[in-house]
Amino acid sequence: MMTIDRVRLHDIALPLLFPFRTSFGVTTTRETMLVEVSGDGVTGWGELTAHDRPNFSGETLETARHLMTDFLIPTLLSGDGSGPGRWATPDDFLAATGWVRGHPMARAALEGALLDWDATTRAESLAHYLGGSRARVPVGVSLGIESSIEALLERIDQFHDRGYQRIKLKVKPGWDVDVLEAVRGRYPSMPLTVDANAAYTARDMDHLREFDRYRLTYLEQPLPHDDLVDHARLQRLLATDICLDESIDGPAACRSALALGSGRVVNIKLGRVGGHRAARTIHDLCQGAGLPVWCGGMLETGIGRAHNVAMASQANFLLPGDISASDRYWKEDLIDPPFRLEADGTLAVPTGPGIGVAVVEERLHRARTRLTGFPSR
Ligand code: OSB
Ligand code: MG
Repeated sequence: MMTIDRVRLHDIALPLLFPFRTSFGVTTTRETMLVEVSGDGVTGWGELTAHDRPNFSGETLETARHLMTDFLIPTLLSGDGSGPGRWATPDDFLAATGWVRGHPMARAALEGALLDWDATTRAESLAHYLGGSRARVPVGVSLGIESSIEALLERIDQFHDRGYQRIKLKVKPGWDVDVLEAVRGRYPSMPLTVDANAAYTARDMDHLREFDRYRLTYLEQPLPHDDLVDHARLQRLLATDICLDESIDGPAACRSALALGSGRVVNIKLGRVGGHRAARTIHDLCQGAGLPVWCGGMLETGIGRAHNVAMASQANFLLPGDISASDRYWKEDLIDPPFRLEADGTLAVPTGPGIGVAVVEERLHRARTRLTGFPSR
């Protein structure tokens, strides 16, 4: 039995240690929303991965607030008919709101909080609750576009020396082959990947073939988010594996991509696919097809990061995730203990109940720009 009698939305703004630039924009301060659910003396936490602008996907902080405020939270707090806020299981609530089209990030943030609540209630770690088996997850680092190749090389040196298992670079037209030439010159054998965030088009296929020279583990999302057919054409032309990110907005897109041959690797992001349940379905589809998956990142605070680490403890997360340590992003994370990079280039999967990390109230308070409680009285 699940009883949730209060939901709180914490809007936060947390400055990054250094700006993160992609082909679609730059983030200096991460603005997002944390979702806190409580009932029966237990609290669960989730994190929204949407941005302030609809540049990565169509969702924003405000569309998520709308979905939460006007649809998801009222249904959650009204319950299944057996009493206010009462549901047999979190999955019954998810099924009851299954009619909602789209808005995977809004749904994932609330689902995450409910699964943390449920795992905590059962005194079980979220990783174990999800069926994860690993005690440590391999991690890499995603580095943004810099003002010069020299500045990027310095950045790479810094994170290579910390022991990350692979480095991912953001690319876009005009910031690609020359960059790769320089990076491969300095680090001939380091595991390296690139992410275009959909910055190229089908007309760039000849240019993208030049990437084959740099022995990349994969090329992430070169083409538009809704173009699985051209990704399949491109994959046939490339030696390098294509990894899909933006294109996989749920299990159905994953099935289409597998059927078309649109890539050979899948980045699973909790928000983008609509939460832990959808992530598991995609994990299993890829495993069945013999494709490795890895856990993507959206510049999460420690709360979203704890969800990612728990997810990535599942068996087919075979490649290092974009789940870097807290000190890659923040002067001070919102959680205690922070995520630390282990000597073997992994993060330890928390073993305590639920997400296994505690929100530090005073830091949350400092980062918070708005607090909305439900019920509002
Ligand atoms: O495409 O993987 C991406 C961050 C924001 C939006 C999209 C992406 C990213 C990253 C950062 O690459 C990964 C991280 O959280 O470290
Ligand atoms: Mg990506």
